[in-house]
Amino acid sequence: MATKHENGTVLEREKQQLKPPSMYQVLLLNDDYTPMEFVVAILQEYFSKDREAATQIMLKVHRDGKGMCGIYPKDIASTKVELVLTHARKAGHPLQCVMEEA
Ligand code: TYC
Repeated sequence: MATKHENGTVLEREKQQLKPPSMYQVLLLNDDYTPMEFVVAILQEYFSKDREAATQIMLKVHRDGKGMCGIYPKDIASTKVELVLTHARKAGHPLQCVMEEA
């Protein structure tokens, strides 16, 4: 938007203020059938966790019912959810992965 000053000069306003993108948590949900080892491998492959961190997150999900894998911009979170679900279904496991605004 432009602002006209008294002396006739027109200043362009610097830029529209940009909001930072909304961030989304990606969560794994517990179930009774997906093998622990499969969940650990998912956390390593799709969320760049080392084996130790992946095991801790998997055990938290197993104990508490859900656990956080990471926080990402919307499109990246959504892609990770789709990749995890596709991988789990191909392997025949009912693992659930969801995203929610952080
Ligand atoms: N509860 C599963 C079992 O005992 C392990 C598991 C952990 C499954 C985390 C899903 O997101 C999950 N085999």
